[in-house]
Amino acid sequence: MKVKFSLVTQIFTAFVLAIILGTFFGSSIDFLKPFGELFLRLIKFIIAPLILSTLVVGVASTTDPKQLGRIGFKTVVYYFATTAVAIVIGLAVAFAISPGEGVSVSSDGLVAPEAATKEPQSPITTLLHIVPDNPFTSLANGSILQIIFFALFLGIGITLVGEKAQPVFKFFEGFAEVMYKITAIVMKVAPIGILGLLAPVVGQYGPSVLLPLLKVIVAVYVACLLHAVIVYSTAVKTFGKMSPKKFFKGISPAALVAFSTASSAGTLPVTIKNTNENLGVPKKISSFVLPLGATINMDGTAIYQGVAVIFIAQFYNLELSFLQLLTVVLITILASIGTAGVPGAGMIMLAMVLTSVNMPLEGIALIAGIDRVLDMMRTSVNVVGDASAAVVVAGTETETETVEEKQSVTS
Ligand code: DAS
Repeated sequence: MKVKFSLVTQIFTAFVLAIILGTFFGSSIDFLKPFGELFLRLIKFIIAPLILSTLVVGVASTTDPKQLGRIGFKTVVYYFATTAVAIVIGLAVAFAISPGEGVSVSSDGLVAPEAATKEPQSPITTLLHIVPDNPFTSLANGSILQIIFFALFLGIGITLVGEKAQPVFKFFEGFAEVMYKITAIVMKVAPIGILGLLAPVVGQYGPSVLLPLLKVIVAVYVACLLHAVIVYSTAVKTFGKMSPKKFFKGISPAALVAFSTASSAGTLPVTIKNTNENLGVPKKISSFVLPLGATINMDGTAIYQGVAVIFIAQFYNLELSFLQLLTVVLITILASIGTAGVPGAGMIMLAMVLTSVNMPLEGIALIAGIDRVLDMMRTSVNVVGDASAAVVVAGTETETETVEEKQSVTS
């Protein structure tokens, strides 16, 4: 945790230094730009292999009929449904607060020229182009949507083939671990990269250009609280037969650990303990639902990515079509499968979401400095969301078992 914490401190320090240097040296700080370009190229370099490997593993692990069963099926459906609602809430709150509104920063040179000038495709064409005519070309070109399509089918294919495909699954499992390690190495460049990206922006527009970041924090926190209060309260009350007050009180220790560590994986032991002891969820349900949730269920991260995309689009005065917003919803749900439950993982996956709708990756540097503040809240919601799934599944399973028990008694 020390390494992670020091990296977060370095990123925050770089953020503050960028504001100071940009303010005092103005445009003469532009000599730092190559460091920012290097960081962006490194992020682009890992996106395709990271998505492919993590998604293949994520899909193959959650579609295995042996593993899945009734509990697993309910869990996965709940996870995807709540993440979809989360991203919509994130987008709605972002539009309401409009954190990037009123900033006049040019996007010249930031968005790929062909993307900026490309004729808007018809929705049908756009959907058809998600299907790659050659997955290896898609990988070479970094066509995110086509890579995701390829990964989804590979994961499902591995599941359908079963035992014979285990070597393929093991390959991607190892590949994903390698990519997480490479991502950790790339993140070490983040501090100098953020300095190189942010200082010139502050130098050109002045420190006031970053005031919208306060609105980003407000938007993420408001959306997270709305999602937790509305969605989780309704879910645990309706399906979990539990009072929301008991639920939130029972999961609060894990929520606080998640808030301070910004790591779902690191909080998992506490999440399991609270869910079993305070919420009365049977171990056979929590031991499946919670580890799976810490891996593939990230409602808070989805909210953050929705807010970030709207902020970056507004910051650079770029339009987002309805189809692009739908793409953001889809990609964010899929991104949550690939996002690791460790500090800062959501920011890396934000690059995938931005690329899928041709938004400039430079926007990541804008919010990197406040990422820890956002990560604390989004991780807390990720963990509470996992626990709500356990309560909901337990609530419905109890009913099902009762029915089965009655049948066995009467038969
Ligand atoms: N910190 C991640 C987690 O542990 C979430 C994120 O980075 O978005 O859930």
